[in-house]
Amino acid sequence: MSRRRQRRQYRSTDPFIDLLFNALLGFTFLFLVSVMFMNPDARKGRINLKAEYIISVTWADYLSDDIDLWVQDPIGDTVSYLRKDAGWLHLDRDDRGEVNDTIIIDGKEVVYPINQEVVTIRGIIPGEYTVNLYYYAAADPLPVQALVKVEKVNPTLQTVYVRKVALPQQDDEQTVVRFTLDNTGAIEAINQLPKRLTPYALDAGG
Ligand SMILES: [Ca+2]
Repeated sequence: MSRRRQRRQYRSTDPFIDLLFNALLGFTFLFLVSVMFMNPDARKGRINLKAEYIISVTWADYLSDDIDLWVQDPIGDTVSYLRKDAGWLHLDRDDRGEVNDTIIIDGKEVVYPINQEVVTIRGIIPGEYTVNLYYYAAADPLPVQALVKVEKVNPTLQTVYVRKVALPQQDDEQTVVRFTLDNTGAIEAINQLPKRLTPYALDAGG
């Protein structure tokens, strides 16, 4: 009899405890999900990069063509493969096309076919920045197509300028974009007026 009584007692509280427990489980689950979405580090694809702007040029994978990115800041400091750090500008790598895409690991050739150069602006100097491309070495007589992107890093990564550029022949230099930053780092003005950044002597014959 006592056993039956115990069972009856348990059954009488069962629906209420079940309801409480399920509600608690539900709230806990919702809380965990919201914490996951509130935590910015859990967001997919987040880049923890200490920079204000990223300027990149990419051209087709596996090409042997060598394109160089030249960037000048408002006080006249210029980065390129000749000088990878200038003021608050930094070039991460001189990509020379296929030439430096192959490395040897354990005696085997491993190819990283991506053709890309990246310049970061690590601190804001108000004024005009100039972004140029120079076609350093052409692998074939066809024009090479390049894609230039300017991305603002803070407060969230945002593409502020994109342009496809065709470089017709070796030794061509083109101004892709000139943009002016205000003292908060926001873009005030944009133009594409040509400005030479390379020190190479101009070919007298044109
Ligand atoms: Ca290059």
